[in-house]
Formats: sequence, C-alpha cells, structure tokens
Amino acid sequence: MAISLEELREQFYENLKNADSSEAFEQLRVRYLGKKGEVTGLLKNMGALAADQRKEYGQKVNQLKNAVEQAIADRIAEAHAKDLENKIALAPRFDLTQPVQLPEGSYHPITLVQREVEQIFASMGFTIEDYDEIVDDYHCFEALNIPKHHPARDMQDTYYLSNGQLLKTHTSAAQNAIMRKYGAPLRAIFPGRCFRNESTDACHENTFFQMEGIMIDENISISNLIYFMKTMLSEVFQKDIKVRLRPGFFPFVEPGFELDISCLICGGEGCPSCKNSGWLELCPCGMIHPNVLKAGGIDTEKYTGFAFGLGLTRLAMMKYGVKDIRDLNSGNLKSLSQFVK
Ligand code: FA5
Repeated sequence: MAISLEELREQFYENLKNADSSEAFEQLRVRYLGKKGEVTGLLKNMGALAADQRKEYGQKVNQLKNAVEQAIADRIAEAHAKDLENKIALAPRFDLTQPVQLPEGSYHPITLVQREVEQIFASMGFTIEDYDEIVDDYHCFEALNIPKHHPARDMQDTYYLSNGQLLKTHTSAAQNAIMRKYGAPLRAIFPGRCFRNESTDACHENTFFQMEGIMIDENISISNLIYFMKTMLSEVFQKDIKVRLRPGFFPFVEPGFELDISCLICGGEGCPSCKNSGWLELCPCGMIHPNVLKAGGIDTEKYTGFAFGLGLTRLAMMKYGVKDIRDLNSGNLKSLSQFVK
C-alpha cells in the first residue's frame, strides 16, 4: 500500500535527524524531492481520491514539499555554522597586543640616503624639486651647451623613444626648466632616476640615481661650491673622509671639477667597487657656464652660480658598504632588509 502523506512526513524528519553530513543531506534531497522522489510520488495517490478531495490533497503535498526543502536548507545552514565554529575553535590564537612577528619592511638604501641629503640641503635654504624621467633632447643636451654631434654626447648614450624623446641621462636635464621656473637668485636640489645605455659593473648601472644642485646668486664663486660640498659630505658620513678635487670637463660648467672620495669599501687600496683606483667619482661640479644661464633666462651680468651632480646610488654604496652597485637594483630583500630604519 502506498505510504500516506503523514507517514512520509514523519519518516522524513526521522531520517533528517540522523543525517550529519552534506552528502547525507544531498541524498535526502534526492530521495524526497527528486523527480522520482517520494514527495513527488505522493501525487500518484491523487488518482484514488474523489475529485473534491484532490485540490486539498495537492495543496498538502506542496506544503510538505516546501517544508522538506526548508528543513534540509536549515540543517545545511546549521552544519555550516557548526563547521565554522569548529574551525574558529581550532584556529591558532593571535594576541593582538603582542609585537608583530613578521619581518618589517624597510626603506631602500637610496631612499634613506636621498632623504638625508635632502634634509642637509633644505637646512641650508635649498628647495627640493621633482622632474620628469622622460625628457627631450633640448633639456638633456642642447640647453646644457651640448649641441647635436658634440663629442660629450658619446659619454651619455641613452634609450630613445620613437617620438624623439629620451630617458634622461643626468639630473642636469632639469636645470633649464628650474631656472626658467624660479629665476635668480635660486637654490635648489633635484634628485632623480637616470638612465644610460652602457655595460654594468660593480660601480656602474644602466639605471641609477643622481641629485643635482644649483645655486645662483650675486658673487657666487668656487669657494661657495667647495663649502657646500664639504658640508654635505661631512654631514652624510659623520666622519673625516678623504676627498680630491681635480679638473673635469662638462660643457655646462666652466671651470668644471671631478670630486672623488677615497673608496670606503677598500680604504683606498683598490677593489672592484672603485675599479681598483682607490677613488670613486662621486660628485662632479663646477661654475655654471654662461650659455646655460642665458638659456635659463638668467642675467649673466648680474648672476653667477655653481652646479653639482651627486651620484646618489654610489653615495648609498659608500655609506652602507655595498660592494656591488647592482645589488641595489636587485630587489633582493635579504640584502636590502639590512637597512631597516
Ligand atoms: C654628470 O652626469 C653631470 N651631469 C654631473 C654634473 C652636474 C657636472 C653639474 C657638473 C655640474 P657624470 O656622468 O660624471 O656627470 O655623472 C655624475 C655622477 O653620477 C658620477 O660621478 C657617478 O657618481 C654617477 N654615475 C654616473 N654614471 C653612473 C652609472 N652608470 N652608474 C652609477 N652611477 C653613475
């Protein structure tokens, strides 16, 4: 004999009580609500009923179907909630009041040294300027007294864009724009990333940082230049370091100098970091050439000025004892994390 609606209801709830896994719930769903399921099967009983009882019976079957659906959904939700509770109970406990156990991030050594030099110059009245990495030929070369086909361009090959722009080879590329923006008198530093198409070694990278500085005013002379260079180096290193100044040629300064420091990696003995010379070229400088001042709109009858181009990446090498400049661009967290501050 076919099972009655009430019997089926009781049987379902009994089975649901015993079900305790998602597989068991799914089996119940198929058994009672599937196409050939038992609740659907109740409809077969309709044929035996009088016409006036069929409507009521159909409604009861539908109610049972909804109740079965709801009961299974409730048990699944209950089981999920229990699961979650168990997971939470078993999860490791974190004491939020304890210090963090994970390794801390750190600033890049170049950022550290850049900020230090910025502070030193800011305290001496220099403003800190930002400038583009993609520039045009005029700003990188021509405004700096380096016309097309000048041999000085050979020293600074770079990467060109198809529209004729280029990645700046030195921070001097910003000189003209900054002179035009502020006029004289002027004290400014402008750090930035530079690019050169050249082979790399322990002290040369194709991507490195410089910090340019210019000071333009009445009666600025080489003594002012030497004073600022000495102050900067003694503040950065906080100890006496051997420095040498020798003539250097840059078309945008006259006279021009190379400022080298005794290599702090080998103590001046000679090593790969200084190309075995014992000295590291760090901060070329000089008195700004009148053609450059004129291109920047500065009155050369009234004003003179000095400029320097500090090798920030090399400064970071010397300050932190990094033997190979390429380590600084390596992204190697093991070596960079030594400089946590
Ligand atoms: C220049 O770039 C001039 N613009 C500097 C200057 C500015 C001179 C103002 C006079 C007045 P130089 O090519 O020598 O010069 O580079 C300057 C410094 O940048 C170098 O002394 C060195 O410290 C650093 N440098 C140059 N090329 C590289 C490189 N490939 N990798 C790492 N550092 C570099």
